[in-house]
Amino acid sequence: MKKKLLAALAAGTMLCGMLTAPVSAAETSYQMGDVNMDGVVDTADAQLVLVDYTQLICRKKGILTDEQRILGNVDGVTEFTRSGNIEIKASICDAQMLLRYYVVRLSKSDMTLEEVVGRTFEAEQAYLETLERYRFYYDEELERFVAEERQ
Ligand SMILES: [Ca+2]
Repeated sequence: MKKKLLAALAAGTMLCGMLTAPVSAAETSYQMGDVNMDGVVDTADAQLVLVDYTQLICRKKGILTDEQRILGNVDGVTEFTRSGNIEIKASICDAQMLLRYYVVRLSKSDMTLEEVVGRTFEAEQAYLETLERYRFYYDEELERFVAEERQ
């Protein structure tokens, strides 16, 4: 199920807007997209955004702090529930962009998050090429999605 979710998100075509500035907490500055604040933007960040988003739309508390939601809001778009009571900063679109960024950087480590979110031609090409070069699966031990180059 998780693999299907990843594939659906990675293959989706949602439109996203612009990135916002990095967030500072105390004296530490975090990179946009680094939701778990471990210094890397990868599938773990996308997973956190998805879990938080799912809980929020189910009217649960969510698992992210406000700061983490700002870091996860890579498209800069804020959504509201139908009632308008729940503001969702980091959503499925953001999770998709984080996954795309992870995929693209497997082949093009110099590609920026801005280029991926902006869906530049180069970023889109790199994304499609990387999908063909790698297979993706959920590693139970690491508790995250990982990539393995195809033989
Ligand atoms: Ca991270």
